[in-house]
Amino acid sequence: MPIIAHQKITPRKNTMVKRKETREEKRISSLSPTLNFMVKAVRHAGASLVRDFREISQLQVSRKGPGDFVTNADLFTEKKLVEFIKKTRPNDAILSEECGEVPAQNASPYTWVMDPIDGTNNFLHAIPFFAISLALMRGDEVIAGVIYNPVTNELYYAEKGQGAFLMTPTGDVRLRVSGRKKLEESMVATNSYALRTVNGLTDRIINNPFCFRCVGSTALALAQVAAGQLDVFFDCRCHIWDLAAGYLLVQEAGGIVQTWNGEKDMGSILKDNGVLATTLDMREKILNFINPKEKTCKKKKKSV
Ligand code: 2AM
Ligand code: CA
Repeated sequence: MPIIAHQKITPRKNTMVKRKETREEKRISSLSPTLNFMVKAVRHAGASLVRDFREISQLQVSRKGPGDFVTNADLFTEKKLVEFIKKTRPNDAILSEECGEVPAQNASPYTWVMDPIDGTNNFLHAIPFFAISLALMRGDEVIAGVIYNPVTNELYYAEKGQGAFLMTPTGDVRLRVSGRKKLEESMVATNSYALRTVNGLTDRIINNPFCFRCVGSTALALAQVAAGQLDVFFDCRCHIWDLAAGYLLVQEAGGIVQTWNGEKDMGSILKDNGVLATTLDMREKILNFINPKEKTCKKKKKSV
């Protein structure tokens, strides 16, 4: 409609009131751009996992059975993560437990390593000890990692050289590995794979002097080592998507991650030489206890 010269135009009031940022959103936007992006990615992907977990808890899973239901939840979470990453970082490679490898384009040196549900069996049994694990690698080096349990809302994050943190409703807490020095006072965890690979280890654990747990999620166990809740986590046959984010978290919290023979690079850890995440004080004590000379570690099927 033409505007008549003398017509007074009063600007319309802007009815779109900008929503105030929540305290949590403010904190996320104060992170580095990389971590900010990663936290948003896992939160985005985790929303549907919470709904799926509730259905499993209430036994409302489809007639096809919980196995299929979990596979679908795994795939759907992965799809959301991949889509989220591809939208902003289309050139980077992706390495995931479910979809395998999406190669880099235009010589990007970055790889996103993800496990959409680490702790699948816990998820399947409605035990809220599972997590999305997301790591960013530049070449062979893990430069950032996030581990997120969407049910408990625990979110652990680390960036190379910047420390490891747990996001909590009242602020972020810097993580430090445990200060305990005595094996008999410590909390030691594994998954069942290690127990199957060292002769006599199960017997020694039954008669052990420390608290022992089989946990079912490598990623969360590593986060708990970083947080000083677990003093030791050891296992065999880790895959890169189980390990990458937690590997950085433990190191940034002052701990060590190595093979049972002492090699600290991730390549060696992934080559079936066992993984050990602990503190400097506890390292020799637990290695003497495990006695890896008795190890009969079998090659894992997936070779990544
Ligand atoms: P997942 O839940 O993603 O399968 C305990 O089972 C831990 O070991 C979990 O972190 C689990 O990852 C991982 N895991 C499952 N199958 C495995 C296998 N064949 N070899 C090594 N780790 C495995
Ligand atoms: Ca896994």
